[in-house]
Amino acid sequence: MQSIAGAIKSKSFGNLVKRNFYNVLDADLSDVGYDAFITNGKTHWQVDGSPGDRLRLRVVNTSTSSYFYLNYAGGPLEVIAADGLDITPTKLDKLLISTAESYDFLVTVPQSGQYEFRATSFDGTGFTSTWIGDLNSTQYPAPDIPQPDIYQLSVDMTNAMIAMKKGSKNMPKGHKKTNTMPAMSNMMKNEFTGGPAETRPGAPYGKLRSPDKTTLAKNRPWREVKLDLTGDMDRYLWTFNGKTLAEDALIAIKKGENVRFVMTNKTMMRHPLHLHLHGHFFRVVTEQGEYSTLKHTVDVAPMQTTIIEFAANEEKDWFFHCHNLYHMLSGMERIVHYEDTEVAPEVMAQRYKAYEDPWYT
Ligand SMILES: [Cu+2]
Repeated sequence: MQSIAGAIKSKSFGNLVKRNFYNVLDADLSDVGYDAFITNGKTHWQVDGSPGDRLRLRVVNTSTSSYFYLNYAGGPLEVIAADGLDITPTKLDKLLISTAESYDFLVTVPQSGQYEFRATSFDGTGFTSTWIGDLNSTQYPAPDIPQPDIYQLSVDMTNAMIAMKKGSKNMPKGHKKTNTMPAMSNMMKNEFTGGPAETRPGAPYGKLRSPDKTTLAKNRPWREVKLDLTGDMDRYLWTFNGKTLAEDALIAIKKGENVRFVMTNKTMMRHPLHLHLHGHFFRVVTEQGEYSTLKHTVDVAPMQTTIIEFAANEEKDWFFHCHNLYHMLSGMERIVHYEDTEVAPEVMAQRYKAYEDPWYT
């Protein structure tokens, strides 16, 4: 929660009044305050190696609910893979990694000294380091990531949320529908909204280019699934289209279809959406067009619409959920279910087990 004194001091008290008038909740950077952040079990982890060696660092965000900015003391990050799949190598000064995502980087062991590869918590509460190079020599720290300006963030996100509320009044309230989609090029132009309502850089998907075309076969029918990401901190209930798994368990798809999820984040925080077991890598539709990158987890920023597409070429049931595990357990999860088969009984049993509602005194 923001302090009133802090809002006055940062000249954003007007925003606080506005938020209350329009019933917009505060912006959230994280759910939980942690005491420390760790890499392979340590706050400071070390990699030895001979000077000049090229190392592949595979960074997997295995946290429960944290996002991190990654950066390196030895220059820009050389990104070579996303979620385990090769991309066209690219250089980025820093990169936001959401929960459950992974990226591979190439780094060179320095001739002298040790360089810091740093992961800074998105909420600015701490970081964890990997030191690369001669362990007993001078340490060269990675550049500090500026602290988030929570008052400016709140102003930006409040305005974006009010604009969204006003704009969505006349929009149809569709849940799921099947239809034939217009040409891909039109979809790309019209539907990728990019820019989250935050002043700090988000996920780098627009810069990630697949080495091969990732477009789906043209002769298959399309199914579009509209998923609004909904929920808030007050009730601590996180949902798709306002419903938990217990209220609406299945997203039905059919083998042989091309499936498109259109996901609009109507909450005041980010959500890392994950299609489980990696049976389906999906393409994240970006300005890279036909070469949009493949992923198994995608960060959807507040007030942003993100489109993913995959070929339905498996069978049975696949778990799709927010990979912030607290959000998942409160209801932001679905079973992506292939039609024409029974839902496995153990899957349905699990569904109710998660929602037992015992009495408390
Ligand atoms: Cu979430």
